[in-house]
Amino acid sequence: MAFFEPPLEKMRPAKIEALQLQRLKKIVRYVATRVPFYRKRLKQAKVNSDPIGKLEDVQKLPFTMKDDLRSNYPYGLLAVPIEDIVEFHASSGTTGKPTVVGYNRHDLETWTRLMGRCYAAAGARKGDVVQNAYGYGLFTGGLGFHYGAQALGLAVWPMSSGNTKRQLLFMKDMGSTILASTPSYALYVGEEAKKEGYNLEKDFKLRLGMFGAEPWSEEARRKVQDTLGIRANDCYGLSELYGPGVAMECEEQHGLHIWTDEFLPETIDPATGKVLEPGERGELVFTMLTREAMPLLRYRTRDLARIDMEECECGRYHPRIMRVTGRSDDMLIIGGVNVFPSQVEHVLMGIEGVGEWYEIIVDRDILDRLHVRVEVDPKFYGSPEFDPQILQQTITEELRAVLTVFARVELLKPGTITRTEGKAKRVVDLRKQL
Ligand code: DLL
Repeated sequence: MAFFEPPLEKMRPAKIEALQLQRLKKIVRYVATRVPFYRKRLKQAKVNSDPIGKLEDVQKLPFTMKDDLRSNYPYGLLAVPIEDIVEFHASSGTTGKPTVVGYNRHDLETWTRLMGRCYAAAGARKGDVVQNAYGYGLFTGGLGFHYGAQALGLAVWPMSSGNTKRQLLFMKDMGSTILASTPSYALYVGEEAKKEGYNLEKDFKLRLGMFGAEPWSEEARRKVQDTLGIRANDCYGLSELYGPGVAMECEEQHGLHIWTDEFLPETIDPATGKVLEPGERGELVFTMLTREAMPLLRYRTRDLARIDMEECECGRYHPRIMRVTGRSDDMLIIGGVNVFPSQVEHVLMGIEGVGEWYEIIVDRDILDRLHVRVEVDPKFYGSPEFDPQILQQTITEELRAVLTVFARVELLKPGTITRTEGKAKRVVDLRKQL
């Protein structure tokens, strides 16, 4: 059961590429005949007169952006009539209008299979009990992890996010072995378990976490693993590309395998759109190879990562995303210096005595100001070694060394920062409101 679809998961690179090419040719013809938006774009790109001959020809295709989904709101990008749709999801955008995605029966089956592969790759086995604490509803996390668990024949508790006391009660009484949630919620669950007097080792059977939907660092992984006493694996995806399940970490925990028989990946320079060499860090771009209801060509995710092409110990040749470290539109420019929230997390999580919860606030007086509010580790807080001045100074110095800008550091009592049940909101840019 380490593989859900062994022939597809163990496929050699040359075979994957042959399949990708065959599918790419087909999907380009498909969208050109069915989606007016793509018909026009492909015509502009002269793909009719010079069709796809080899895999690199994907670079001739136009990019699709989130804005294209907005301007075709709500149903403009559907390639099938509404009567063929069996499910919709939507994610909230910054402009108020939701981003709508639709699935026909075939798409739902594909998504389910891919999620089945994710569970198997992470080490889920028959007999596991999944506590699914991703939000059920318009968000794709809940149903994606639900379908995948069932595909593998696992029992799933459709908890949805929130009500942490009840989550803990179920986790103990129902003997959940797998927790599916955002990593920040998993940390919160661990924290609350201790507060409520549970003995994490004795009371729970939890052994594996399927965490994603937000960026998290290697240091954060260690904290989740230590707090909950489990193996924590990373899962990546986005609503536009079905939802979770575009890529998943296997038991090696060394990068997330992209299911490349379904998604053709590229990395580009986010500023110029230039395609980068394999292995270079840039923005991830995916072409959906078999989606029927809403296929997207060269979808620009805004997510930044590096793709590793090396073979993995687990027996899968599907290339790996070496962790999504942030988004190109997440980048803060502070006094002209580029600062990524992931750099701040990396520094904080590496310092002893720093808790898991922090907030980055940026505002502007005359100049830009960076303010990092961070909780002290509860274990450290009451201990004799805790010296707030030294801790504050260490954080300030280390942040300055890495970011090259000064950050005003504020230490907070454990429990001060509001916990979230879904994706954590760690950055507040007050300059945007000025
Ligand atoms: O977050 C789908 C999902 C649900 C993935 C559950 C994994 C687990 P959206 O709400 O559309 O969909 O948000 C997608 O979240 O473009 C990334 O910026 C971020 N993201 C998702 N997974 C990861 C991850 C879901 N593992 C956006 N690491 C994406 C870093 C992630 N960022």
